[in-house]
Amino acid sequence: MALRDVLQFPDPRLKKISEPVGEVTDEIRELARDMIDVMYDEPGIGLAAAQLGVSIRMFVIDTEWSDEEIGQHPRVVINPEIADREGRITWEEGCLSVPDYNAVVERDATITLRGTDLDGKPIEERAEGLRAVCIQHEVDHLDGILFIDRISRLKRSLFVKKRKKQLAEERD
Ligand code: K1U
Ligand code: ZN
Repeated sequence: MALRDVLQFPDPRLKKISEPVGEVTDEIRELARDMIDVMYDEPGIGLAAAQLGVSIRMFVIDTEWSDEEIGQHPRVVINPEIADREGRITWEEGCLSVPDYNAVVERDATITLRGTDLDGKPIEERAEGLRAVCIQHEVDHLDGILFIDRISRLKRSLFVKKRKKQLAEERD
């Protein structure tokens, strides 16, 4: 199985705003399958199409799969919208497109996610804790926003400096 590459910061394609999905084509179904494979392989608990360089409003999520008793239950969400936000929560986030870096981000604590699945069936999910954090992180990807855009300017510039050094060392 050939896995697609995850785009890495500072790839400019991560800053693009993704387009809504109209008809679900075979190409989109295949992309969704590839996204699920990449998410488990990385490993991660979510992945947005934008991270594979496809600017459409679709993400996959499975926040509990690393618990062996629960197992894998990937959810594909198309044209996600977040409604009914309540409370605030802080969580230490990572990102498959931002290597070797974690930071605490403040987000909405409880949300309602709306969207559709690959069969066009409506999705409505109330989420809290890590699940709510991950959904907001994935929707941010579709709007060209990374979690490092939600930390202090000082922390972000320290990260950018570290990343530039890392990339220069990789080139040498
Ligand atoms: O979108 C992404 O880059 C995936 C990212 C999602 C995320 C993680 C944590 C907080 C918010 C959003 C990841 O999956 S990073 C890897 C990770 O957190 C993880 C991987 C394996 C098991 C458990 C967690
Ligand atoms: Zn991410």
